[in-house]
This record gives sequence, structure tokens and C-alpha cells, in this order.
Amino acid sequence: MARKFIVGGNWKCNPKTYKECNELLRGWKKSLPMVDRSAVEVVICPPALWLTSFTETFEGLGMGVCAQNCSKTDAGAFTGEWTAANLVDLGLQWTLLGHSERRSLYGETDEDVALKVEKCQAAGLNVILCIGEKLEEREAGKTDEVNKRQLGACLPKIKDWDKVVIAYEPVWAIGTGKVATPEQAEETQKAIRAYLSQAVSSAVAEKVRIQYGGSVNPENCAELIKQPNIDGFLVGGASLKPSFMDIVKTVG
Ligand code: G2H
Repeated sequence: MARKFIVGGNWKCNPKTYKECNELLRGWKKSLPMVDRSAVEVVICPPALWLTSFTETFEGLGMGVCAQNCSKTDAGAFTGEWTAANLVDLGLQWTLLGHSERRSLYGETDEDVALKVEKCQAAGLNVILCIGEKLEEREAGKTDEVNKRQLGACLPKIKDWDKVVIAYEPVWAIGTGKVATPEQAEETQKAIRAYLSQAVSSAVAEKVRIQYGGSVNPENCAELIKQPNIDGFLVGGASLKPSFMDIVKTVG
């Protein structure tokens, strides 16, 4: 069965005001009739404070709402955290996990990410699981090794693969304007799929969707999406612009 494309808009800690969010959404509404949403699933990841403010608007636009993170614990004395079950209780269906900014700026380890995956699986929450190598790791020929390590830590926790999307995001391409070439992204994503085939099963490898993320924009997305192992994108900076819809249209 063909994999349905999926595009995520990761707003990170943006925009600066609620008003700007509304303006962005108003602009997107105008482009909507042009988008074939049967061909592409779209999920938007606003900052946590606004997750529920826009649920109706996003749903009206045919888009899912996605948190950017969740706790590795259950409820308890964990100031500043929210659980996978909290997200489900609010009617949300998605969260990102393991984004490289969480790993590098907030010290999240492979084990932390695996625990979070476990909580999301238990709560029935869909996960976009981010993995990817740093520049020095790519230059040392360790790209596949890093991806296998980050993904491998999570494999024992995943029982329901229908609730997992993988986002391959080379760290050197994130927010730098330096996008991976279609050949680089395809080669790496093909290797991720081959690893899943060997470590889990060929059926899982065949059905799991793998996004590419890192400086995707309306100009470079058309060539990337032609690659057989690229099933969509996780878009950061370009998802804060009206032209994000051009990416969605290109994919769909
Ligand atoms: C990678 C990506 C979104 P950007 O972080 O997850 O951001 O498209 O700005 O590189």
C-alpha cells in the first residue's frame, strides 16, 4: 500500500505573538482550496501554550495539531512537564519527540527519548520521532550509525507502528539554509528503511513514513519529494510563512 505523504510545520518557539499566529492562519485559509488533502496529511506543531487555542481552526483547515515534546514520566511532581496522557486528554493526537534541539539544548538522551516513546505508545499518541546526525558525524562517515543508535534505542518500546512517523533531520541542515541534496537525503532514508527491515520487519519498513527535515522550503521541496524514500517533510522556518502552503501543495 502506498504511503500517504505527511508534512509537519514545526513552529518551535514562534511566532512571538498570538496575533501573528492568527494572521498566518488567515493567510493559509485562502490557499486551502488548492490543496488536495486526500493526498497529504498536514500536522502543525505550535508552542505548547497555544496547542488548544487553535485546535478548532486547525481542524477546520483539515490539519492535525502536534505538540513539540512530552514528558518521559507519568503525572506527578514534575514541574514544567506535561504527559502524553495529558495531550490525549486535551484531544490531541500527535507529538514530536527527540528533536535535535531537545537533544542538544536540553540534554535529552536516546534513553530519554525512548522512555517518551513508551509513554506515547501507552497513551495511544502518534509520534513524529526525530533522528539525525551532526556535521562532524557525517564527515566521519557515521551517519547511518547515529541514526541506527537513535532509532534503535526506541525500537523495544514501539508496539504500534501505525502511530510512528520518523523524521530524518540532519543537524547540519537545521535552520542553516543548507539543505541536504535529494541524493543525500534519499541515501540516508533508504538506509533507515533497510535498518527497520532488518531490525523489525519488512512490513514495518515498507509502511512507516519517513519525513525529511532541515531547511525545506517551497523552492527545494519539489526535487526532494521525488525521492522514493521521502514521504514528506518536517518544516521549521518555512512553516511560519504564508508560502508553507506551497510546500503542502507541491507534496500533495
Ligand atoms: C528542523 C526543521 C524543523 P528548519 O528543525 O524541524 O527546521 O526547516 O528551520 O531547518
